[in-house]
This record gives sequence, C-alpha cells and structure tokens, in this order.
Amino acid sequence: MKTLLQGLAKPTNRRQFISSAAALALFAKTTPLASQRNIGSLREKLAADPQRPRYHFLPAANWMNDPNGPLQWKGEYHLFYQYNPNGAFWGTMHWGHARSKDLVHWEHLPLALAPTPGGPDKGGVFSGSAFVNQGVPTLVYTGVDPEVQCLATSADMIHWEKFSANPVINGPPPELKVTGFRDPSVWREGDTWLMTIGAGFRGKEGAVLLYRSKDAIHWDYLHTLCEGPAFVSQPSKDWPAGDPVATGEMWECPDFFPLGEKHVLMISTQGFVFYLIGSYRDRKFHPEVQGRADLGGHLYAAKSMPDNKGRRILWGWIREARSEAAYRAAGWAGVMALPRVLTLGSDGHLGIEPAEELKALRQNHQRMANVSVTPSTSALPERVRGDGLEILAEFHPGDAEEFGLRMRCAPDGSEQTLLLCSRKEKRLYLDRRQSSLSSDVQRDVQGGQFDLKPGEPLRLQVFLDASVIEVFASRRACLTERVYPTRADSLGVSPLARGGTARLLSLDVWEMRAISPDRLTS
Ligand code: DQQ
Repeated sequence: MKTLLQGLAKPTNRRQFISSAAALALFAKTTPLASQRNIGSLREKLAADPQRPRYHFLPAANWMNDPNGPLQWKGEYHLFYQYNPNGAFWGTMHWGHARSKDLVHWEHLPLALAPTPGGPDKGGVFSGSAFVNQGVPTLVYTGVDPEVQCLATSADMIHWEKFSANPVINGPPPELKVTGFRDPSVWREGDTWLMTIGAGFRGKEGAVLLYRSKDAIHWDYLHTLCEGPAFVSQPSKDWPAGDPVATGEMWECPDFFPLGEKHVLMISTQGFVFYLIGSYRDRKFHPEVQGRADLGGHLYAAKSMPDNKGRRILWGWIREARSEAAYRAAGWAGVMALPRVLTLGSDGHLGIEPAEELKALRQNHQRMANVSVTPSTSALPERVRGDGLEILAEFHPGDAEEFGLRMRCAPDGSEQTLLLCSRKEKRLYLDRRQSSLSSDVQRDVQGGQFDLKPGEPLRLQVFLDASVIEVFASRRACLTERVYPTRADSLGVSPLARGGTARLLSLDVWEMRAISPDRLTS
C-alpha cells in the first residue's frame, strides 16, 4: 500500500541521488524537452492510459511535483515545476517548463534548470519562484545539499543561466536553529526586494523567514514574517519519525501576496495547503483568519501568480494516491491542478473558483432541472456519463441529511465515488471507499468543514478527468482527490440524497475537450 510519504516524495536515498546527479545533468543538457525520456517508447502506452488526465497539465512523462515560479511574460503564462527526467519517481529535481497563451493549452519547453555537478544545487534544484528584475526574468530557487538560495536569469524565457556567484544566501541565520530553509519567493516594495523562505522551529512551530535586498543579490535577514502553531500536532503514521513537515514544524512553499484589502499567506505542511488571511504591517504578517485551501488530501505545494487581468491565480500539485510501484510502472506521476482564481470572500475567508478560460473546453452540453432526489433515486439517463466532464449542480438541501453526487459509478455499483455535503456535520467530503476494485490505491474518506447558510443552495462544480476529481463548492471551498476505477464502464453520474429529500435545482454537464490528441498535454 502506498504511503503518504511516497506521495509527498521526500528523499529516501540522498547519497544515491547525488551521485546520479552529474549523469543526469548531462542528460538534461542534451534533452530538448522537459519530458522526453523514453517518450518514443512510452508514447502509445501514455496515450492509452485511462488514468491519465486529458485536460489537466502534466509533463509528457515521468515525475512532477510542486508548481514553481508561475509568471506571465509578454502575455503568455509560464509554468515551471519540480520534475525528474529520470523516471516516474521523486529524485534528481529539475525545473520543467511549459507555456500557455490561454491557461488551458500548453507547450512543453526545454528543461529550465538542472543540478550542476559540484555546484550549490548539486543535490537538486528545489522549489522557488520567478520575478522580473529590471526587465530580466529571474528564477530564485533552493539548491541542495545543504539548502541554499540561488538565482538564474534568462533573456528569452527559454534558456536559463545560473548566477555565477550562487548561492546568494548560503544558509539560515546561524543563530536560528531551523527545521528547513527552502522554497524562496520574491516581490518588490518601493526600491526594496523582499524574499520569504519556508522554515520552522523544532518543538515549536512552522515559520516564514523574511529577507531584504536592494539589488536582489545581497540579502539581509530581517525577522520572521510570521510564525504559527503547528496546524496538527500528531505526526501521521505515514511519515518517518522526526520529520518536521509531519508535525507542522516546517512550513514548505510559503506564498505571500495582497488580496483585496488583506494579505494572504499560503503554506504547505503535513500534506495539506493552509491559508492565513490577515494584515501586513511593519513587514510583519498578522493572521486573523485561517483555513484549508483544499479539503481533499491530495493537493500540495500551492503557488500563486498575478496576471494582467488583475487576477490572483493559484496552481497546485495533485499527488498520486496509488502505490509507488503502480506509478513507476505507469511512467508518469503527478498532475497540475486547474488554475484557480482567488478572491477575498465577503465572510473574510478565501473565495476560490476555476478560471473562466476552462469554459473553452466545454462541449456536448446536457441540462436538466428541478429533480427531486430521494434516498431511492438511482442513475440519471444513460447519456449522462463520462470520465472527462465538467458537472455543475445546484441543490436545495430540502430535509436531506446528506446530499450530493455519485460519480465514476459502474452499472452494478461495484465502483463508485460519492461527493456529499452533510448538513449535520457541516462537512463536504468525497467517499472513495468504493472508488476502485484495486487494492493498490488509497480508498478512504477525505473532506473538511463546510457549512451552508440558512436557505443557501449548494453549488457544486466538479471536474472529472480520468484519475483526477476537482470539486469547487459554492465558490468558497475546493476538494481535490484521485480515484482509479478499474472498470471501463465506471462512468455513471447521479444525484444522491440520504435521510430525506433534496432538490436538484439544475444540473449542467459538459464533456471536456482534450488539450492534446494523445494525452501528452502539449
Ligand atoms: N518539494 C520540493 C521542496 C519543497 C517540497 C522538493 C514540497 O523544495 O519543500 O521537490 O513538496
């Protein structure tokens, strides 16, 4: 059975990893596209893999994790990501790269960054960000081992040159005993550059360190931008004892940005993405509200970017929920979440919706309205089915205790995934316990706190894409999960109510166009 650790992909054999870095760096230099290892021989297999998404971005093959340095440049969206060109497993971290004109269709570009043998990133090019310094696109990332911060620049956004005097920060302030020192993010205030770095303190809390610079090369440590209690104190059994990410004593991938009148800090720890909303004064962040950016268990390392439409767009890594043996054999692992637009909700919490550009993929619309849903309601007409759909459902709860949708359902019900809103428990959750007949995949219940105001209908916008399910609920919650049905006919969709009758006010279903003819996503 796959563990959370495998999904989160911490280095398990770093010595072996470092010794292979030189060969892989050479490989990367001679590999034009970010995803070309054995693509020739894998192409047919990948194109025919029913678990492989068709309209989510992912590399053509191999391993992907965190989104890195999303940036709009000359009108195009650029997305970098943690990538292992050596196979579908975590290790030998590079930065893959792709660009898009419309946020939906992608072009794979050459690898942006590879470890340099003997250099400060010899052990891997870990996560980071992008910014534009005097017109020059610049990447800032963590080189390992040990964890240090490095820069790279480009004249054309395609070819990247590492700064000759890397690292620009060669370790945490010596007086601080931190649990980690990685995942830098840079922005400008007046004539000053600011940089956050993910960190934490053993036995205490996660933290974000704040640095300042006039030239983006010489950096001075200021103080912690924010420290916070570990979000959950019990380490998961899936993590090795003493891993500070397991307890929330290490905050990974901090992302700090203004939103409306407030500031938001997103951090990743314990396998989840948390957000804090608050005020930013005197270069200190004062959180006032907190929540989970995603109620599922498989979105991690989220990272945002502003765009020229004035939006704040969030990207995230959707992890695998099957055994490492299964994804290694498949030849690919990891998917990028659909672009999510963030707003400040009227209740002070985070508003979150899919980018409207995704509507371009809709086709073959079906609609029905005003359906009474009782515990004995079964499937919808046969034509509402599929594994590449957008479903928009509005429910009035009526007197049902729980209501929602049954998806990826086999005709005999032997495989099915339930999306439910429980009014009693004030909870939204996905029940994956029957999502697959395979025992090699995670089958559990994932969800979190979600409440409807009196009389408020529930709006569920669901994106099904092979093994990915992304749910947007009432524009204020997301729930991302993976399911791996084994049956080709596990495609049914139907409304569902328990303990009473709910009303399906409307149901719109679209088939979603694939973004490439062969599931290679470019
Ligand atoms: N992934 C990167 C790290 C980051 C972690 C390594 C989060 O930089 O802390 O692949 O998933």
